[in-house]
Amino acid sequence: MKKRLLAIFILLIVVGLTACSDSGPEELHLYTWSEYIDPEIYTLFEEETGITVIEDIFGSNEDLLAKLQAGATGYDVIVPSDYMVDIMNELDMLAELDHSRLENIGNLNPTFTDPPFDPNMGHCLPYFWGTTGIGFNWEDWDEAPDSWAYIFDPELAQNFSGQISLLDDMREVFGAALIYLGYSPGTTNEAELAEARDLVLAIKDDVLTFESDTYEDLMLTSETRLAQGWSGDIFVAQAEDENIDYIIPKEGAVMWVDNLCITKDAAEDEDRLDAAYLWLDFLNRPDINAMNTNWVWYASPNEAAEPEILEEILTYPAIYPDEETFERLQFLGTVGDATEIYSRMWTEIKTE
Ligand code: N2P
Repeated sequence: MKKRLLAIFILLIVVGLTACSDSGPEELHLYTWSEYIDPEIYTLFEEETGITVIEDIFGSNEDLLAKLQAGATGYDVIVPSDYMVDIMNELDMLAELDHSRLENIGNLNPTFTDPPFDPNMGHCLPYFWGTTGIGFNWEDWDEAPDSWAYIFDPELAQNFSGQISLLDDMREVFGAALIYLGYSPGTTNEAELAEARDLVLAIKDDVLTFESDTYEDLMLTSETRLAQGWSGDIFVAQAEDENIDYIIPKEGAVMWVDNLCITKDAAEDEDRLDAAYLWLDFLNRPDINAMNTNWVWYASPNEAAEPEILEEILTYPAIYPDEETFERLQFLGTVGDATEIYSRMWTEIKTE
């Protein structure tokens, strides 16, 4: 009798252990920008794969990098922009992508499949792309504010003193100021950067806040009337208040491509890696990609999703800019050692 009990006990342990080792991934940790996915997609993914996506939010590429460099190891998939992919590749922080595990990779538009910051998508897939311009409220304007001067010229900024928000993002704020001054948004020239810093300092008293996650809500409550912001965020606010609109200023603006990348850390664990590949591929299924695009209102690099993307998104010039506008857009680009100058001057802006 005792023997039989022992046998059953051993059997139970063996079955239990096998079940555990075969159970596959249960969670995926995603580190991304705020409101950058239709939350319904988490539910659909879980229904299909049994994997729960746990989302954590960062506000800028620099915050993302700092968090990982400080030793955060739990993140499986991260969403850095173009220049940050370059930096992270240089630092060997991203897993190499095995394209054969990504059935839907062929859905991507060839314009995006060999980016200079990640040749032949060696480490990342493009997620969304967009521009950084000005959000405004038509109640205040007869003609759209088509210049960065409305924010950076101290006399004009006076008109909305205390009602302006800038992104809490070093490269974006310098990028806009540099473009307004006629310089490259990726300059490494200290004198040009000092000029840009002084420009921001001169209007700092008119700025209510440096904010990247909830600035569109501040527009909805009218706490701000002008916002440096990312196209899609402002269009999402527009869905709630039709007076809110977005413009790419005449001096030009920053354009960016955000990317889905698997961390080196996740690649060391088979379960985590499996989950990451499933996630990347799920987001590129045409129906899921279209659903996501119709929620975030950014431009999708997924060509196969287009038939299901809302016509109003596909034909919206501030989302898919025309050729003339396109010529005024610039990537931030990497700045190498000059990052130190940016950081120092950014601290001066924030603390002065
Ligand atoms: C989404 C933010 C877009 C990120 N809320 C811009 N790189």
